[in-house]
Amino acid sequence: MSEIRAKFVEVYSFLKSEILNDPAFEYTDDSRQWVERMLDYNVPGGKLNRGLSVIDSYKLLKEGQELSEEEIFLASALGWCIEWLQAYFLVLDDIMDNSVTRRGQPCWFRVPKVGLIAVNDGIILRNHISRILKNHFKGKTYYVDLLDLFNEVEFQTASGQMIDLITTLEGEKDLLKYSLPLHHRIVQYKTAYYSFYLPVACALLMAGENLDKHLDVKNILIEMGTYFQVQDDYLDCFGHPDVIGKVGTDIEDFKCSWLVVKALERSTEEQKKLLNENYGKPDEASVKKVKELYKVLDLEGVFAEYENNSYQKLIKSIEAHPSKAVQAVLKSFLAKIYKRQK
Ligand code: GPP
Ligand code: MG
Ligand code: MG
Ligand code: MG
Repeated sequence: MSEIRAKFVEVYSFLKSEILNDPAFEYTDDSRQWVERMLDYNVPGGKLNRGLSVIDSYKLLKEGQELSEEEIFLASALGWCIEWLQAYFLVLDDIMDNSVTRRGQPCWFRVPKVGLIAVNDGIILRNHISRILKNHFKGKTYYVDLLDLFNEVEFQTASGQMIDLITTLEGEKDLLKYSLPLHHRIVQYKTAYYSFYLPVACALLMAGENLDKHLDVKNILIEMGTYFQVQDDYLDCFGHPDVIGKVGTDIEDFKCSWLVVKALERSTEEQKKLLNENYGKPDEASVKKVKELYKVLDLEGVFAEYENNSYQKLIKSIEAHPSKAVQAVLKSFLAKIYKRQK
């Protein structure tokens, strides 16, 4: 494990112990144990890309200066706030998407005795973020901006999630409304802000920057986040569950996935009929027919081309940025996700 990663992981234990020492748990030890198990199950088990990106980005913004122990701790704490936010979203998203596994284990709400207590756990996870921020950033000049950033990004994510969900409502399932602009809108809101803009925005605030002056960076990160969610949509069907740690549900759930949008663009009338009859059905046979059509339409090839073009376009936008330090931040982020398999 790299040194930074090891330090980052240590900070998780520290933040967790602070949370577990909250007077809220003084009455029964059961509640403390519940929270500890819930945190260990949902917070640290991912790739940690979002969290580590805060430290990476902050370091690059400091252009080679050695970071103090305090700076490393604070950047890590912000990174963990994003991992906590991600855990909160995923716990709830898996209920809404009726998913089965996540990060190689059953979704939290499927664990015996958890069920819909997972909804309250989601709320608890969200509240932990505010507590971590209060504990460690309250005296900082950028504290208010940090709170505002997390609130804003949470609102954007929930708004994207809402469009993602209401397009799949029973009785209104209509592939005719699925288009690239609708897909773009959904993924920009449900994924790009919190996964890409948020880590870099946290690092910028810590470095004393004004976020209003970095709209160009924000736009590039949103494009990167869009590309990331297209990869997620692709892997939902073509990824291997053992590698991605989850079993795809987009076809069953009638999601406005990048794959179905591309399939619709390339289908004959007959193939569209097949999609209309099978997309969004829970049975295996229907799912299989949709997947076969995706193969016939060579969506793997279409995706490979999309991936190359996105990469080239992003690199071009990044290299047009006047600051070499900002370029380094963006390139480092892009390198982490280019051609990812999980
Ligand atoms: C990813 O969508 C989006 C989220 C995890 C945001 C959820 C937002 C909430 C307000 C709960 P996805 O369903 O494609 O992700 P995955 O494939 O990982 O389930
Ligand atoms: Mg979802
Ligand atoms: Mg999901
Ligand atoms: Mg997905």
